[in-house]
Order: sequence, then C-alpha cells, then structure tokens
Amino acid sequence: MRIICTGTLSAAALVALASLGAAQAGGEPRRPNIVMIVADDMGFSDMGMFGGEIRTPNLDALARSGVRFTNFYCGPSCSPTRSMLFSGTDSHVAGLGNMDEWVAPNQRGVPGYEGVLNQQVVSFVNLLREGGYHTYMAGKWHLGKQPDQIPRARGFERDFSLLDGAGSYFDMTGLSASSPRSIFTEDGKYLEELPGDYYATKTYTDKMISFIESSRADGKPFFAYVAHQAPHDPYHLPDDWLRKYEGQYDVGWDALREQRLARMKELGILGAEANLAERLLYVTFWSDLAPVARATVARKMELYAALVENMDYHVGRLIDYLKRIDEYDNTLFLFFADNGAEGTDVAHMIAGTPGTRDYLFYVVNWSQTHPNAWGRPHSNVSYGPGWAQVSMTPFRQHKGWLAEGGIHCPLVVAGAGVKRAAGSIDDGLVHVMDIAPTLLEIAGVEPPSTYQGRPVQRMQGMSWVPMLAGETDGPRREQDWLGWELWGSRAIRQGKWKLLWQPRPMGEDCWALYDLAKDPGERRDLAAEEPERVQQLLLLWDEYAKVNNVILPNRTPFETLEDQLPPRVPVDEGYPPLKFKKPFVPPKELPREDRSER
Ligand SMILES: [Ca+2]
Repeated sequence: MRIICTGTLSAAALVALASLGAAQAGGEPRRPNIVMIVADDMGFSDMGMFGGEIRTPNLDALARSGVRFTNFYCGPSCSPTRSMLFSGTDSHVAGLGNMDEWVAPNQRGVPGYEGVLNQQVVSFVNLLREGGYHTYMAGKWHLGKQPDQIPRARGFERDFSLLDGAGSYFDMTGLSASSPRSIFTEDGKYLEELPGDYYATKTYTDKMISFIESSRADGKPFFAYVAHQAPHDPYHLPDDWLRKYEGQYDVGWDALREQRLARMKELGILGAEANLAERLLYVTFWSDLAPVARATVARKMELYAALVENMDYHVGRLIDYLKRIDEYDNTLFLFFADNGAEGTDVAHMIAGTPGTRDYLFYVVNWSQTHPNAWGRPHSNVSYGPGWAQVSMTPFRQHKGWLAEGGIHCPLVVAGAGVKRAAGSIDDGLVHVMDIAPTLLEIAGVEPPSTYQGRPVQRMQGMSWVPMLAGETDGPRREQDWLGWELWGSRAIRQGKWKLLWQPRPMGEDCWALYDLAKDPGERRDLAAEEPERVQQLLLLWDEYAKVNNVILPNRTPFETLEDQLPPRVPVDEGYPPLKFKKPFVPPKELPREDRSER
C-alpha cells in the first residue's frame, strides 16, 4: 500500500482536511477520528428524524447536526453489505456473491462466492491502520471465522466481535444447530466466555469506550466501528426496558404506515407526492385481527421499538464519552442500517420442521416461547412482515429482496469535515461501497492495486469527500448506475429509474421498470410503456453481471415460497364484506317481539 502525501490529495480532500480546525504540533492538519455505527436490520423510517415514532434522541441530535441521506443503498442482507463496506466494491467480487449460509451448488468454489470477505480485496481498515489510525471494532462481524478472516486479520488493532450473523444478546447461545454456540473474538483471540454482565449493545459500547481510552494519550486519530446486533432478532432486552412501549402499538400497522408517511413528508424525507407501497400479500388488515391476536402481535413491535431506543441510548453514551474527552468536535460520524427491516420469521424458517436437528436445537435452547417471556434469555421473537413494512415505510417488501424495502437504508453523516447545512437532507444516490474510498481519502490514503504481494480488486465505490465538502449533492452523475443480485433477484438503478427482476411470488419472474421519483412504493410497472428504456437498462445489467462475475444461483432459500403463500389477489380496503362488516343490530325504535304474549 502507499500513503500519499497531501500534495497528491484532491482539492476537495484538502478543503475537508484543512477545515477540521485542529492542528497537530508540526502544523500538519490533524486528521479526524471516524466513528462508524451500524444498526442491524433497522428500517428506513424507524428513527425520529426519518419519520419514526420510536424515541431516538441521540441519533436525532446527530442528524440535526449533520446530513440525512434519503437515497442510500446497501445489499439486501447482512454479509453482502458488510463485504461491500470493507472492500469498497461489489459483493460478488468481495466473496459474498451469496451469503455463506445459502451458497448454491453452482456457485461453490467460484471466486467471489467464498462466503467470507476474500483475499481478492483489501479491507480499508488495514489501510487506515497502516496509514496511522488506531482501528477498533466492537460488535457483529459476519465475514468469516477462520484466523485469516477475523477482524484482527482484516485490519482491527483492537476488537470485541461476534463472528456469527446473529445470536443471543445475553450469552453465547447460537441460532442454529450448525452454529450452536456463538463465536466471539477479543483482540484477535477466540473467547471461551463472555464478561459477567454481558448484554450485547451495552458491552459493545463499553468495549469501544475502553479501546479509545486505552490509547488516546498518543494523539493518533482513531477509526471506531460499532456494529450493533440491535435490532436484529431475537429481540432481547434488559428487564427495565421490557415495558417501555407498552400499549403504544395498539394502533396497528396500517394506521402506523399512514402516520409515518405523513411525518416523512413533513420532515422532507419524502416528497409531497410520494406514495405508499402496496400491502404485502401475506399481511392481514389490522382491523381483521381478533383483539387477542392484535395484543400478541403488537407486543412484538413494542419489543422492537425498545431495542432501537436502547441502541440509541448506548450511542448516546459513546457520544457523551467523546464530548467528555474533547474529541467530539474532531470526529466524523456515520450511522446507517445494513439492509432492510427483517420481515421473515428466521427462527421458524430455520427450525420450523419437527424432527429436524434445528427443531430439536430450538426446543432445547430457545424454549421461552410464552409472550410473557419474550425479550428475556432463551426467548426468540421477531416482528414479522406486518411491522417490517412499517419500518420500511414507504417502501415495498423487506430484507432479502431487491424491492426498495430490502436495500434502501437510512444514513446520517455528521461531524468533522461535513460542510453542509446542519440538519440538511441529501437525495443524491449513494452506496455502502462508497464508504471505503471516502474514508481513505479523508485519511489521505490511496487504495492500492496490490496488497501484501497479491493483486487486489479496484474499489468501485465513489468518494463522498466533494459532497461532504458541499461541492456536489452526490458522487454520481446522471449516467452512473448501481446493480444488485442476491438469490436470483436482480436490479439496476440509474438516475430515477429502476429495473427489477424478482421471482414469484414477490415479483412476476420478469423485468419490471419503476420511476422511483414518482413511485417510491414501486406500484406501477412501466416496462410495457418504456420498452427502449428497459432495453437500455438491460445492457447495464449485462455489464454489471459481467464485470462482477454474477452467477445466478440454481438453488435459493425462496425456491418454494410461492407454494407456501396465498395467491396474489388485488387488495381492496374492506373486501370481502363478510370479514369487515359490523354485526347487524335491529334498530331500537322498531317493534320487537312482545314476550308477555307467550
Ligand atoms: Ca442485517
């Protein structure tokens, strides 16, 4: 790798660096600390400043001081997104062309489909570390468990990491029989046990504060990556957080989607004409649910909301600490979610078949199934598609899919070097793979073409430095485009246009075209009206697939989904009347049977 001198930095980087205010002893501008906080499976509209009713005062304060991005994209699930985050390039290049858990038979052994962050890319964290940054990580990794794949190997000087994709928040109980005990590392060593008072969100925050504290005397800048598990299922909460939202979701998911939509327009997150996605075909009208079902289902959202607020609380602790040690003003903050909200009941998907090893594993390890035990150790609850579509208001579908609800995520950038109006909103097209080249440019480090003697793939992401310096609204021009593929679903976005292919029942096994400026809810397929545009975008898809060696999988986790779901029918409010009419009561003033005559 090469560290470039300031003489070769772009003009924008120089502006950003020079504007930091602080100066080191030698007169060199001091590079900013970088704090990158990732929420796992949190929805686009959950935090207050994006239109949610969940209390997130600390994230909201960050948003008020910085910029909210309303066109930020990730992959449709955890590990593909994280591979793009660290490599600055597409997941099919970086090793996560498919999730490790679902690599298809025809993808096995193919470079780009290793299921871990592979050696054809360099983690930007290695480059930051060699460029003079302290590099710290606390939280979920999900990019490989072998010694050459763990956070220490990919650039983190200090770490406290959950290597799995999910697990208990209280102990090492894993989610499946293939990973029965969660694997953790601390400073590159595999852990035998967790700290006595372990609670994921709190412990990750404590560890990060201790890492920063341990080396702050030497004056080097630090990169701090806090990869929260929250609010990924299972929803686990400390006792005093369990009742925080009691009764607040009795209003139901239909009314709440409308409320959020209105609030998002008020805040300017959405334009005044933005529409709401069609109801998911397997979500019931709230009004159609029996009272006991409503109470049970609302409880799930109460727990989710408390989990998001709890995460916000711990984000606040980290920010308070940075203020206390006088580093807040010299720190650049990024906060984002890694993919759409989770609408699949993963526990049921893994363990739902009696007689399987995972069913037995769940019976033994995840036995607390009564609603009164939800949130406590060994309970395993998630909120399902009805609430996931609330979290993703106004978008369609959820995590796992390439409709906007799977990939369109909240992003806040604030702090040192951000020369934009406080509280502003940017609708430029930005992608998670832009973060690596952006942070390297801010640190004055150039991405190399070889690393430790091996060639590495170029970063496809585009730096945000000019945008953060206030020179542009986004890194992409009108002709630039983004592509996606996971589990056979495919998408291309160029400007306001999106071409999308999804299998039945979530799509129609064919390409659909959407104008996202007018139709963020993806309700109106314009493919038949705009055949030339479809052809032009298809050429981009071919280019995307070729450049990134996209191999469509011959097996997918959703291959039997159509058999399991009800057929798609048009949704009409109040239809059929049989289910929605109120019971008939004879008018009081009309004559009734005279019982005295009997
Ligand atoms: Ca995730």
